[in-house]
Amino acid sequence: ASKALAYQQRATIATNPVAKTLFTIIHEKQSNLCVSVDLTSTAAVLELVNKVGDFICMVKLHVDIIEDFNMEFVSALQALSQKHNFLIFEDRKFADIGNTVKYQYGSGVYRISDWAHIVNAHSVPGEGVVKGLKEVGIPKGRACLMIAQMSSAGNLATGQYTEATVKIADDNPDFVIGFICTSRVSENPAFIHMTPGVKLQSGGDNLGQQYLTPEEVITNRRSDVIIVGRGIYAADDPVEAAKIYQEAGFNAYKAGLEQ
Ligand code: 5FU
Repeated sequence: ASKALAYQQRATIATNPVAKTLFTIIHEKQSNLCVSVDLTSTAAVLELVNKVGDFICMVKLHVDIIEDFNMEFVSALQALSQKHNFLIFEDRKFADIGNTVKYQYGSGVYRISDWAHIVNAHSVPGEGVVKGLKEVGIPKGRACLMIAQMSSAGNLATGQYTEATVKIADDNPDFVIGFICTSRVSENPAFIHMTPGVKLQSGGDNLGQQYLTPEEVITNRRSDVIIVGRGIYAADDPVEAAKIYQEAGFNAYKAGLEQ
């Protein structure tokens, strides 16, 4: 089945340039680890990213929690992305009508489309959210993930909602490269599945987050990329933690290939 297809092969069937690059990076760096750098100062973000850059395929940000955001930060982050060969994902979760998300993506203080290789969107507004984002993102060679499922307790992204989200992705393969999800939602190997809520020890936090282990996510739930936040940036030794998650994620992927 699709699980047996290596990341390297999936690069050749990708329908968007960012997806092609991502599959290639994962293969070359032997890392299906995305670090979620949920830190609130530009200095702290850049310091962590520079330390763990060699062990990851992607950095995920919430740029609107950074207190001293500025365009020099963006340039420094882009330089790190070149130096360490990783992609930049802004976890903006667009969720408005097409005409509004167009401006939220391309304009304002953050100008997200200028620097984020990947963004994501909720499907709750319908396909228009993707149509709006596309107008800005396609000319810049960008890509989008649809939020098909969430990791938090009691979330409503289940069942028919998830299925309708996959349909939006199927209908927009030039821009949508896959999903945020807690398990595989599509058998199309061109789509990448990325899963947040990952920690070496399952459990949760006191605000509804629910954690699964890298093995559970990659092996049993057949996702492609693990997204790890506090498991890395809040660890005593973030570099050591990043290495451990990289190895756990990639070993689980390799074991899946041999099945
Ligand atoms: F879409 C989602 C989701 O369903 N769950 C999440 O946890 C996104 N996230 C993000 O992943 C969340 O906003 C954090 O940035 C990150 C998880 O961080 P943690 O520290 O590993 O719990």
